[in-house]
Amino acid sequence: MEQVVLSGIKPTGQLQLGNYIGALRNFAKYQDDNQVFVFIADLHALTLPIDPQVLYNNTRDIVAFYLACGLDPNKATIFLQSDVPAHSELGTILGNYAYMGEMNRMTQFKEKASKLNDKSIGLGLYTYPVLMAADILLYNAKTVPVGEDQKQHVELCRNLAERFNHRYKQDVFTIPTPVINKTGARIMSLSDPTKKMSKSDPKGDILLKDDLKAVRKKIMSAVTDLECEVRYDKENKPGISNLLTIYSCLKDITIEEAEKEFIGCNYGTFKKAVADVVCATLEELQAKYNQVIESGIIDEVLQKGAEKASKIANETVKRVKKVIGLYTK
Ligand code: AQP
Repeated sequence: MEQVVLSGIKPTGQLQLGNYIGALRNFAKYQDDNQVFVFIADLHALTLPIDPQVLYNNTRDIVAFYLACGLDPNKATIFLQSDVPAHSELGTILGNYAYMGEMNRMTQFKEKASKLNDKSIGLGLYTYPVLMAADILLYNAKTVPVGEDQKQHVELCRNLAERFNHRYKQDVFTIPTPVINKTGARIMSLSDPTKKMSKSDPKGDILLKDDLKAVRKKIMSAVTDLECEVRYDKENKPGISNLLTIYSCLKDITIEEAEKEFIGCNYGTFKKAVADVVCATLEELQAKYNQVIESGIIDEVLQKGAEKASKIANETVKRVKKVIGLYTK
């Protein structure tokens, strides 16, 4: 049955391998049988200070990578969050239904805020999950494919939608479900495998645009352990487990199958195999990315996407306004 599938990425930095494995590469598979909305969450990128030119370049890059990963603008709606003002409007309305207590529990906020001076934590960083709820609810999305770190935000969105529907005694919002892949939902940093690979903190990241020689070097020097056994054990062997996850995801095999391939191998041989598959993936992706950039279709894709997205988003806002008693014709 056709469902509405929605996902987005915020242009806070250069896309990294975790974004690709946990999110990007999964989007295109939905587009043949579902109504797919994929957006660039550029308003979310403002939650931490960012240079305007960097934000602009990151945004265009993400669109190019969406297309490079096989998203077809004739099937999926690809758009910028800031091109559809309904996101901000519904975000403002929903803020009145979110409780401080639940906002205070958001782990991503706590993590990000802990790195800042108390006086420089922006309100936008705190309220970001409410805007994210608006992003999802505007399109009546049922399925929201995300990495593990976004699960809590989608759960907050569910709570807000249920609270709202309950308050007004009607099914105004569709209740979304986060869809998280079993493996690859949390790719870790290569230099500190206890930390998530993250585009706004790119130490130990493999960037999708990285030079392939640099990628190989990063993988060959990835932090591992003092044993010499390629075995999945997240607690005691986080580095090797992370590399096994990357390898199995990109090869489309299970972790157990990957482990079997490397029985009796030393870490050097294993890392070389991981580097080979990562480089082959990135080489293909980068070639497609370059084709997209050269084709000059980005603006056209975004314009068409914004028009399609606005139609549906505006209908939702109108419905919400009516329900809550805001005067609308
Ligand atoms: N390391 C990761 N492993 C698996 N999935 C990941 N995602 C992000 N990092 C990993 C998934 O990528 C999508 C994009 O999410 P986002 O841009 O909204 O922000 P994020 O989750 O906060 O990703 P980053 O890279 O860590 O961004 P910054 O550094 O700006 O916070 C999501 O589906 C996410 O789960």
